Amino acid sequence: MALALLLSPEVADACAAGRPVVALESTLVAHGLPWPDNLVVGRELEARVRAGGAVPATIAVISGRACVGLDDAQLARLAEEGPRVAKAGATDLAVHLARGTTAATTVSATCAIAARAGIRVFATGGIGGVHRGDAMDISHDLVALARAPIAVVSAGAKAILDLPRTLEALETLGVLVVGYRTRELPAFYTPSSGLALEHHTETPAELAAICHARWDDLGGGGVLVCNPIPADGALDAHVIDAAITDALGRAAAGGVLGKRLTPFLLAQLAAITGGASIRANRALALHDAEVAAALAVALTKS
Ligand code: PSU
Ligand code: MN
Repeated sequence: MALALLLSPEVADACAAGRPVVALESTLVAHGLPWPDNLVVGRELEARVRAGGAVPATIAVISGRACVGLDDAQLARLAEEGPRVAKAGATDLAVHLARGTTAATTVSATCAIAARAGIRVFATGGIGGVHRGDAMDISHDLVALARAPIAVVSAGAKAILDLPRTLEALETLGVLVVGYRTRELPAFYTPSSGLALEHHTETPAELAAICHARWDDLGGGGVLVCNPIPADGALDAHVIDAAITDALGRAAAGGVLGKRLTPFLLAQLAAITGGASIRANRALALHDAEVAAALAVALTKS
Protein backbone atom coordinates (compact mmCIF):
# COMPACT_ATOMS: atom_id res chain seq x y z
CA MET A 1 0.00 0.00 0.00
CA ALA A 2 1.25 3.48 -0.82
CA LEU A 3 1.88 5.98 1.96
CA ALA A 4 -1.54 7.05 3.17
CA LEU A 5 -0.91 10.61 2.04
CA LEU A 6 -4.04 12.70 1.54
CA LEU A 7 -3.57 16.10 -0.07
CA SER A 8 -6.46 18.56 0.12
CA PRO A 9 -7.77 19.51 -3.35
CA GLU A 10 -6.26 23.00 -3.06
CA VAL A 11 -2.83 21.70 -2.01
CA ALA A 12 -2.90 18.97 -4.68
CA ASP A 13 -3.66 21.55 -7.38
CA ALA A 14 -0.95 23.92 -6.19
CA CYS A 15 1.66 21.15 -5.97
CA ALA A 16 0.75 19.81 -9.42
CA ALA A 17 0.97 23.28 -10.95
CA GLY A 18 4.25 24.13 -9.17
CA ARG A 19 2.66 27.02 -7.28
CA PRO A 20 4.12 28.08 -3.89
CA VAL A 21 3.01 25.96 -0.92
CA VAL A 22 3.98 26.33 2.76
CA ALA A 23 3.57 23.43 5.20
CA LEU A 24 2.44 24.20 8.77
CA GLU A 25 2.52 21.83 11.72
CA SER A 26 -0.22 20.80 14.10
CA THR A 27 1.65 20.11 17.37
CA LEU A 28 2.10 23.86 17.83
CA VAL A 29 -1.70 24.07 17.73
CA ALA A 30 -2.66 20.98 19.75
CA HIS A 31 0.14 20.97 22.35
CA GLY A 32 2.00 24.28 22.17
CA LEU A 33 -0.78 26.80 22.78
CA PRO A 34 -3.91 26.74 24.95
CA TRP A 35 -7.47 26.56 23.64
CA PRO A 36 -8.95 28.78 22.18
CA ASP A 37 -5.87 30.89 21.28
CA ASN A 38 -4.48 27.86 19.48
CA LEU A 39 -7.32 27.81 16.94
CA VAL A 40 -7.02 31.56 16.38
CA VAL A 41 -3.27 31.23 15.75
CA GLY A 42 -3.73 28.13 13.55
CA ARG A 43 -6.13 30.09 11.34
CA GLU A 44 -3.95 33.22 11.39
CA LEU A 45 -0.91 31.21 10.27
CA GLU A 46 -2.83 29.95 7.25
CA ALA A 47 -4.09 33.47 6.48
CA ARG A 48 -0.56 34.89 6.73
CA VAL A 49 0.73 32.31 4.25
CA ARG A 50 -2.10 33.21 1.84
CA ALA A 51 -1.41 36.93 2.24
CA GLY A 52 2.16 36.18 1.14
CA GLY A 53 0.95 34.53 -2.07
CA ALA A 54 1.32 30.85 -1.12
CA VAL A 55 -1.08 28.02 -0.30
CA PRO A 56 -0.99 26.83 3.35
CA ALA A 57 -0.83 23.09 4.00
CA THR A 58 -1.39 22.34 7.67
CA ILE A 59 -0.31 18.76 8.32
CA ALA A 60 -1.72 16.19 10.78
CA VAL A 61 -2.57 12.50 10.88
CA ILE A 62 -6.34 12.09 10.88
CA SER A 63 -7.78 8.59 11.29
CA GLY A 64 -4.62 7.03 9.91
CA ARG A 65 -4.25 9.34 6.88
CA ALA A 66 -1.31 11.74 6.64
CA CYS A 67 -3.33 14.84 5.72
CA VAL A 68 -1.59 17.67 3.89
CA GLY A 69 -3.94 20.63 4.04
CA LEU A 70 -6.73 20.50 6.64
CA ASP A 71 -10.20 21.95 6.34
CA ASP A 72 -11.34 24.33 9.07
CA ALA A 73 -13.37 21.67 10.89
CA GLN A 74 -10.33 19.37 11.09
CA LEU A 75 -8.14 22.21 12.40
CA ALA A 76 -10.80 23.19 14.94
CA ARG A 77 -11.10 19.60 16.21
CA LEU A 78 -7.33 19.32 16.76
CA ALA A 79 -7.29 22.68 18.54
CA GLU A 80 -10.20 21.80 20.78
CA GLU A 81 -8.90 18.35 21.69
CA GLY A 82 -5.49 19.91 22.40
CA PRO A 83 -3.27 17.72 24.58
CA ARG A 84 -5.76 14.82 24.35
CA VAL A 85 -4.55 14.34 20.76
CA ALA A 86 -1.40 12.21 20.40
CA LYS A 87 1.85 14.04 19.61
CA ALA A 88 3.62 12.27 16.75
CA GLY A 89 7.25 12.60 15.79
CA ALA A 90 8.41 11.18 12.46
CA THR A 91 9.14 7.79 14.02
CA ASP A 92 5.64 7.49 15.49
CA LEU A 93 3.89 8.01 12.16
CA ALA A 94 3.96 4.35 11.12
CA VAL A 95 2.00 3.30 14.19
CA HIS A 96 -0.71 5.92 13.63
CA LEU A 97 -1.02 5.06 9.94
CA ALA A 98 -1.25 1.34 10.66
CA ARG A 99 -3.79 1.75 13.47
CA GLY A 100 -5.93 4.44 11.88
CA THR A 101 -5.42 6.84 14.78
CA THR A 102 -5.21 10.64 14.89
CA ALA A 103 -2.12 12.64 15.87
CA ALA A 104 -0.73 16.14 15.76
CA THR A 105 2.60 16.24 13.91
CA THR A 106 5.76 17.76 15.37
CA VAL A 107 8.43 19.45 13.28
CA SER A 108 10.05 16.07 12.57
CA ALA A 109 6.82 14.39 11.45
CA THR A 110 5.73 17.44 9.47
CA CYS A 111 9.11 17.55 7.67
CA ALA A 112 8.79 13.87 6.77
CA ILE A 113 5.23 14.16 5.43
CA ALA A 114 5.80 17.48 3.64
CA ALA A 115 8.87 16.07 1.91
CA ARG A 116 6.84 13.05 0.69
CA ALA A 117 4.30 15.49 -0.74
CA GLY A 118 7.05 17.44 -2.52
CA ILE A 119 6.62 20.57 -0.37
CA ARG A 120 9.89 22.44 0.11
CA VAL A 121 9.03 25.14 2.67
CA PHE A 122 7.64 24.75 6.20
CA ALA A 123 6.94 27.41 8.83
CA THR A 124 6.88 26.73 12.57
CA GLY A 125 7.51 28.65 15.79
CA GLY A 126 10.68 27.10 17.13
CA ILE A 127 12.21 23.72 16.47
CA GLY A 128 12.97 21.19 19.18
CA GLY A 129 16.59 20.64 20.13
CA VAL A 130 18.89 19.61 22.94
CA HIS A 131 17.19 19.99 26.30
CA ARG A 132 19.12 21.46 29.24
CA GLY A 133 20.56 19.14 31.87
CA ASP A 134 21.93 15.66 31.30
CA ALA A 135 18.87 13.60 30.44
CA MET A 136 20.16 13.25 26.84
CA ASP A 137 16.74 14.51 25.69
CA ILE A 138 17.48 15.57 22.12
CA SER A 139 14.53 16.24 19.84
CA HIS A 140 14.16 14.07 16.76
CA ASP A 141 13.44 17.37 14.96
CA LEU A 142 17.20 17.79 14.47
CA VAL A 143 17.70 14.43 12.71
CA ALA A 144 14.54 14.75 10.60
CA LEU A 145 15.62 18.22 9.53
CA ALA A 146 19.00 16.89 8.45
CA ARG A 147 17.36 14.27 6.23
CA ALA A 148 14.51 16.07 4.50
CA PRO A 149 15.00 18.35 1.49
CA ILE A 150 13.05 21.12 3.16
CA ALA A 151 13.54 24.65 4.45
CA VAL A 152 12.09 25.17 7.92
CA VAL A 153 11.52 28.80 8.85
CA SER A 154 11.60 29.25 12.62
CA ALA A 155 12.58 31.74 15.31
CA GLY A 156 15.47 29.42 16.12
CA ALA A 157 15.11 26.65 18.68
CA LYS A 158 12.86 27.16 21.68
CA ALA A 159 14.52 29.12 24.48
CA ILE A 160 13.69 26.42 27.03
CA LEU A 161 16.49 24.40 25.39
CA ASP A 162 20.26 24.42 25.66
CA LEU A 163 20.88 26.68 22.66
CA PRO A 164 24.69 26.32 22.40
CA ARG A 165 24.37 22.52 22.38
CA THR A 166 21.46 22.66 19.94
CA LEU A 167 23.57 24.71 17.52
CA GLU A 168 26.45 22.22 17.83
CA ALA A 169 24.09 19.30 17.22
CA LEU A 170 22.71 20.97 14.09
CA GLU A 171 26.24 21.29 12.80
CA THR A 172 27.13 17.67 13.60
CA LEU A 173 24.00 16.38 11.88
CA GLY A 174 24.59 18.51 8.82
CA VAL A 175 21.67 20.92 8.92
CA LEU A 176 22.42 24.12 7.03
CA VAL A 177 21.55 26.97 9.40
CA VAL A 178 20.99 30.35 7.75
CA GLY A 179 20.11 33.55 9.57
CA TYR A 180 17.45 35.58 7.81
CA ARG A 181 18.30 39.24 8.38
CA THR A 182 20.29 38.25 11.46
CA ARG A 183 23.85 37.12 12.19
CA GLU A 184 22.98 35.21 15.33
CA LEU A 185 20.78 32.35 16.41
CA PRO A 186 17.49 33.86 17.55
CA ALA A 187 16.29 32.78 21.00
CA PHE A 188 12.59 32.31 20.18
CA TYR A 189 11.04 34.88 22.56
CA THR A 190 13.92 37.30 22.00
CA PRO A 191 15.81 38.15 18.79
CA SER A 192 19.27 37.22 19.97
CA SER A 193 21.09 34.46 21.83
CA GLY A 194 24.64 35.77 21.47
CA LEU A 195 25.47 32.66 19.39
CA ALA A 196 26.96 33.69 16.05
CA LEU A 197 25.78 32.07 12.81
CA GLU A 198 28.23 31.41 10.03
CA HIS A 199 25.71 32.18 7.26
CA HIS A 200 23.06 34.81 6.82
CA THR A 201 21.09 36.37 4.01
CA GLU A 202 19.03 39.49 3.53
CA THR A 203 16.68 38.47 0.72
CA PRO A 204 14.19 35.70 -0.15
CA ALA A 205 15.79 35.48 -3.61
CA GLU A 206 19.24 34.66 -2.21
CA LEU A 207 17.72 32.26 0.32
CA ALA A 208 15.96 30.49 -2.58
CA ALA A 209 19.24 30.29 -4.49
CA ILE A 210 20.94 28.70 -1.46
CA CYS A 211 18.11 26.16 -1.15
CA HIS A 212 18.24 25.34 -4.86
CA ALA A 213 22.01 24.81 -4.65
CA ARG A 214 21.64 22.50 -1.66
CA TRP A 215 18.82 20.41 -3.13
CA ASP A 216 19.45 20.48 -6.88
CA ASP A 217 23.24 20.63 -7.05
CA LEU A 218 24.30 18.95 -3.81
CA GLY A 219 21.71 16.23 -3.29
CA GLY A 220 19.49 17.48 -0.52
CA GLY A 221 19.21 17.97 3.21
CA GLY A 222 17.41 20.42 5.42
CA VAL A 223 17.85 24.14 5.76
CA LEU A 224 16.99 25.83 9.04
CA VAL A 225 16.07 29.44 8.33
CA CYS A 226 16.45 31.45 11.52
CA ASN A 227 14.04 34.37 11.56
CA PRO A 228 14.09 36.48 14.73
CA ILE A 229 10.91 37.55 16.50
CA PRO A 230 9.98 41.13 15.48
CA ALA A 231 11.27 43.64 18.08
CA ASP A 232 7.78 44.87 18.96
CA GLY A 233 6.66 41.34 19.86
CA ALA A 234 9.77 40.29 21.79
CA LEU A 235 9.87 39.67 25.53
CA ASP A 236 12.38 41.19 27.94
CA ALA A 237 15.32 38.76 28.09
CA HIS A 238 15.67 38.94 31.89
CA VAL A 239 11.96 38.35 32.45
CA ILE A 240 11.76 35.34 30.15
CA ASP A 241 15.05 33.85 31.41
CA ALA A 242 13.77 33.98 34.99
CA ALA A 243 10.47 32.45 33.90
CA ILE A 244 12.31 29.62 32.11
CA THR A 245 14.40 28.88 35.20
CA ASP A 246 11.19 28.75 37.24
CA ALA A 247 9.44 26.49 34.68
CA LEU A 248 12.43 24.12 34.51
CA GLY A 249 12.37 23.87 38.31
CA ARG A 250 8.68 22.93 38.23
CA ALA A 251 9.36 20.27 35.56
CA ALA A 252 12.17 18.78 37.64
CA ALA A 253 10.03 18.82 40.77
CA GLY A 254 7.19 17.09 38.93
CA GLY A 255 9.45 14.55 37.21
CA VAL A 256 8.19 15.67 33.78
CA LEU A 257 10.20 13.98 31.03
CA GLY A 258 10.09 12.96 27.37
CA LYS A 259 7.29 14.10 25.08
CA ARG A 260 5.43 15.86 27.84
CA LEU A 261 8.35 18.12 28.72
CA THR A 262 8.12 20.73 25.94
CA PRO A 263 4.32 21.24 26.22
CA PHE A 264 4.62 21.34 30.03
CA LEU A 265 7.32 24.02 29.92
CA LEU A 266 5.39 26.15 27.40
CA ALA A 267 2.25 25.95 29.56
CA GLN A 268 4.22 26.89 32.69
CA LEU A 269 5.76 29.87 30.89
CA ALA A 270 2.29 31.04 29.86
CA ALA A 271 1.15 30.88 33.50
CA ILE A 272 4.30 32.52 34.91
CA THR A 273 4.29 35.38 32.37
CA GLY A 274 0.53 35.94 32.55
CA GLY A 275 0.08 35.08 28.87
CA ALA A 276 2.94 37.22 27.54
CA SER A 277 4.78 34.12 26.27
CA ILE A 278 1.71 33.14 24.23
CA ARG A 279 1.51 36.56 22.63
CA ALA A 280 5.21 36.38 21.75
CA ASN A 281 4.81 32.84 20.39
CA ARG A 282 1.98 34.06 18.14
CA ALA A 283 4.03 37.03 16.91
CA LEU A 284 7.09 34.98 16.04
CA ALA A 285 5.12 32.18 14.37
CA LEU A 286 3.20 34.67 12.18
CA HIS A 287 6.47 36.28 11.16
CA ASP A 288 7.81 32.84 10.22
CA ALA A 289 4.72 32.18 8.09
CA GLU A 290 5.30 35.47 6.27
CA VAL A 291 8.97 34.75 5.53
CA ALA A 292 8.15 31.16 4.54
CA ALA A 293 5.59 32.40 2.01
CA ALA A 294 8.16 34.82 0.57
CA LEU A 295 10.68 31.97 0.25
CA ALA A 296 8.12 29.63 -1.36
CA VAL A 297 7.28 32.35 -3.90
CA ALA A 298 10.98 33.02 -4.57
CA LEU A 299 11.65 29.28 -5.09
CA THR A 300 9.06 29.12 -7.85
CA LYS A 301 10.70 32.07 -9.62
CA SER A 302 14.25 30.77 -9.67
N1 PSU B 1 6.97 25.76 17.87
C1 PSU B 1 6.12 26.41 18.70
N2 PSU B 1 5.40 25.65 19.58
C2 PSU B 1 5.49 24.29 19.64
C3 PSU B 1 6.38 23.62 18.74
C4 PSU B 1 7.09 24.41 17.87
O1 PSU B 1 6.03 27.65 18.67
O2 PSU B 1 4.81 23.65 20.46
C5 PSU B 1 6.47 22.08 18.79
C6 PSU B 1 6.97 21.51 17.47
O3 PSU B 1 6.00 20.58 17.01
C7 PSU B 1 8.27 20.81 17.82
C8 PSU B 1 7.97 20.36 19.22
O4 PSU B 1 8.57 19.76 16.95
O5 PSU B 1 7.38 21.55 19.77
C9 PSU B 1 9.24 19.91 19.96
O6 PSU B 1 8.89 18.87 20.82
P1 PSU B 1 10.04 17.95 21.49
O7 PSU B 1 10.91 18.91 22.25
O8 PSU B 1 9.29 16.98 22.38
O9 PSU B 1 10.74 17.27 20.37
MN1 MN C 1 12.40 14.99 23.57
